[in-house]
Amino acid sequence: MKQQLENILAEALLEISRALNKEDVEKLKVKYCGKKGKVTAILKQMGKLSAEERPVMGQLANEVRSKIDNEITEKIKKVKEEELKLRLKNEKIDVTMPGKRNNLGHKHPLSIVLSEIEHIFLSMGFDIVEGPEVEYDYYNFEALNIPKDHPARDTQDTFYINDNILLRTQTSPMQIRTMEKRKPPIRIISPGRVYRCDEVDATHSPVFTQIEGLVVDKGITFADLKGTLEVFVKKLYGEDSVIRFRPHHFPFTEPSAEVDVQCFNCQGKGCRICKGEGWMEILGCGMVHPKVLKNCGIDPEVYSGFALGMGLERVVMRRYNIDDLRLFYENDYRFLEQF
Ligand code: 2NL
Repeated sequence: MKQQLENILAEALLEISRALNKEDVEKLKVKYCGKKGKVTAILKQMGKLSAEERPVMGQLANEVRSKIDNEITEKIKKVKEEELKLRLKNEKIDVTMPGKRNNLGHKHPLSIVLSEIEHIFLSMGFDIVEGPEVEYDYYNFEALNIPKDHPARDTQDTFYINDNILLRTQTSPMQIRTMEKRKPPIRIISPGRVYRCDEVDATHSPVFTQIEGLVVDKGITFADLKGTLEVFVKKLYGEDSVIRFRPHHFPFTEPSAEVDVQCFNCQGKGCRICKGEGWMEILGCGMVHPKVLKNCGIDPEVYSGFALGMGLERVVMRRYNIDDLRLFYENDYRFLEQF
C-alpha cells in the first residue's frame, strides 16, 4: 500500500508538471484528490489493515494528498500567471497609432447670428417669444390692420391652408398674442420661420427667418425707437456704425420707416457691396398703429409702442459675405463646415 501511495504521488507530480492550462489542473485535482479519486480509493481500503498499520498508512495517505493538493495550488497559480502574461502580450495597445478623428458638429450660420441678436435684445430687457408657424388669418393679417382687400394678402404671396388658416408671413402674430395676454410694459422679440409664396433664387426663398421686436408702455415715442435701434445696430455691426431713417409705409405702424446702415466697406461712398448706394437697408419699423393696439385690448389713449421687423438671412449674408441664400437651406457639408 505504501508502494501504491508513492506511485500515485510520483504519477500525480508528473502529470501536474505536464498540465498546460487551468482546466487540465482542475481535472487532475478530481482525478487524485476528489471523492472518487485515487488517494481516496486507497483511504477506503484502510479497513483491511491491522490496528498498528492503520494510523501509519493513514498519515502517509494524508501527506500524499496534501502534497498533491499543494502542488496543484502552486500549478494553478503558475498557469494563471502565464495566461495573464500571454493575454497582456497579445492585447497590447499601441498608443502611438494614429487615433480615429471625431467629426465635431458646427452651428448653422443662421443660428450663430440669431443667438447674437437675441443676446443683444436680452441685454436691453426684452423677452423672447416663439409660437406657431401655422396661424389664423386673424393673427397674421386682420389684427394687424391688414384688411381683406389689402394687396399683402394676395394668394400669390401667402400659403393659405383654408379660408381661415395659413402659414404665417411674418412673426407679428406672436406679438399680437402677447399683447392680448400681457399688460404693458411689454418688451419682446419674436424670431422664427415665416413663409411667402416666392420662387427660389439667390435672394428669394419661400421660407426665411424673421425677427420682430415690440415695445409697449406709457409714453413710448419715436425717440425710444431710434435710441433702441442705435444701440442694437452698434452692438451688431460695430460701435462706429451710422444709421439713417427713411419714411415708409406699413399698415400696422404709423408713422413707419425703413432703416439703412452706412456701408461698412466704403463708408457711404458707394461700392460693389452696397451696389453703389453707400447705404444698406437693414429693417423696417414704426410706431404701433392705434388700431392694432385697440385690437389687442390696449387703450391707445394711454399706451403707445414701437415695432420693428428684419430678415435674418440678409444680416447673415452681409456678415459672412454669402451671395446665395440657397446655401442656408441645402445643408451642404462643405458650406456648413466653414462656421
Ligand atoms: C419688415 C418690416 C415690420 C412690424 C414689422 C409690427 C408688429 C406688430 C405691430 C406693429 Cl404686433 N408692427 N411689426 C412693424 C414694422 C415693420 O417689418 O421689413 N420686415 C421684414
